[in-house]
Amino acid sequence: MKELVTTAWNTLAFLETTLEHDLKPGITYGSLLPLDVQALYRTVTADLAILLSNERRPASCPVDTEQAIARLHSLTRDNHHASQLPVSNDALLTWLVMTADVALMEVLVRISPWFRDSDPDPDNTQRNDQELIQILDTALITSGGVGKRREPILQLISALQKYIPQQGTSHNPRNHDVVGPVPQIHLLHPVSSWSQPSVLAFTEYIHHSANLNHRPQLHYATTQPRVITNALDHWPSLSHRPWSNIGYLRSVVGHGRMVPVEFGSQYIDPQWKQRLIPFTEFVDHILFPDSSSTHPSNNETTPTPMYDKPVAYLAQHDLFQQIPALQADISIPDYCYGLISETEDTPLEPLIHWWLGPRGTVSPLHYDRYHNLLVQVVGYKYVRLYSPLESAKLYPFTDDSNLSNTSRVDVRRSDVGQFPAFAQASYVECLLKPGEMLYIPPYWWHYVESLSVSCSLSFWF
Ligand SMILES: O=C(O)CCC(=O)C(=O)O
Repeated sequence: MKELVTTAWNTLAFLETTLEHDLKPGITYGSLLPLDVQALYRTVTADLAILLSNERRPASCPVDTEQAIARLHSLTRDNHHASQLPVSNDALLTWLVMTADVALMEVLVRISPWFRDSDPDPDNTQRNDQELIQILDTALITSGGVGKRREPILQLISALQKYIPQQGTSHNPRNHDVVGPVPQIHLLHPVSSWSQPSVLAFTEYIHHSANLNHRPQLHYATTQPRVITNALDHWPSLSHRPWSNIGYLRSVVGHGRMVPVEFGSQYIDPQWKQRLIPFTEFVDHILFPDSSSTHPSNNETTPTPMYDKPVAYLAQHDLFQQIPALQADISIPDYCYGLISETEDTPLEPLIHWWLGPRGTVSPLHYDRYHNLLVQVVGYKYVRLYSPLESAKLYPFTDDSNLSNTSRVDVRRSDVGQFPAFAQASYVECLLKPGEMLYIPPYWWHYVESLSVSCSLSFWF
């Protein structure tokens, strides 16, 4: 309880600085800021100080904190369109700040009675605890932890997780060997491998193969992708803290955490949608549906209709932002730092994404504008790549569809009648194995299919 109390007070102290630091008067944000936001913040923080200190509200106190929070909630909901604004826009920042703050306020209000009850009902608290972590995770994912909010959100989640120890989670017996044997596939045009190149050799390879006289899309058109081997032997996630041991992953993630999951066979499907679900459900129902359909305590088979059909994929997500402890299990490849920043698009630090899913996930043929090291940590993936010089044969979606970097061709089942030139396009391909990484040059088209349970990380630089 002590840690939770201290964390709650620290969170309140943080919220009290918001008006000074983040919500500056004068920013026009629909009708939001000029009206009552400042007053609502003051109301909530003042009342929270009373609630947390376990004091009685003065009889004359007119405050209804829940109502004030509900009003802040509805302001963010009504102004949801701000979330679509360009990143530099003040209104977007304000919206993100408020989204995170309202979640923090709501959680503080809801835990404050625990500090008063000498013996809170454990079942009730357990249920609340899950819900509260869900509120905080949703806010973290939506707001990206804007304006230093990541730390307070993570600290509150951690204090909640410690306060209510994990109970009654279904266990997964398949802690080891979650992947199975190496898939046997015949590669017609294999990508060349490169064993442990030095950073200098790798950087020179990229520089010397570039042709900067062309438009950016073609700078690296003749730079061949490479599979780099033997360069990750020091990663704990591949050895003594193995991510292939799902029990280990679950223990680091801890209970109650939510993750964004894509449902649908691939993102160009009309049925495709994204939802936040608990990480434990993702593991039990999606990564290992067989082992979870039997309830450990009574051997009853429980139907899992929600996850039955569509392939689901925890894709392109910065899970390290939510679970920083996992970052100690990897190290960012030095190869990402060899290049001198080329354009204003080049990120200062590599952009890291997780790709975690069962066998059968598909990322349709598409390109990105970054250099990419796609690292395979668990399981196997088939990757096929086409140079930007082949673009005319790949039938991209039209420019105005937001999918102009994506091909309309289903690589594994291409329709020759509809896409006749596709069969003429030259490509290279590889089977990516644990401990290997694939260098994908900018604007190279890539199609990725998992052949087993799989976890990869991409580093865009
Ligand atoms: O692993 C995948 O499914 C896709 C990876 C990808 O598209 C990328 O790293 O850019």
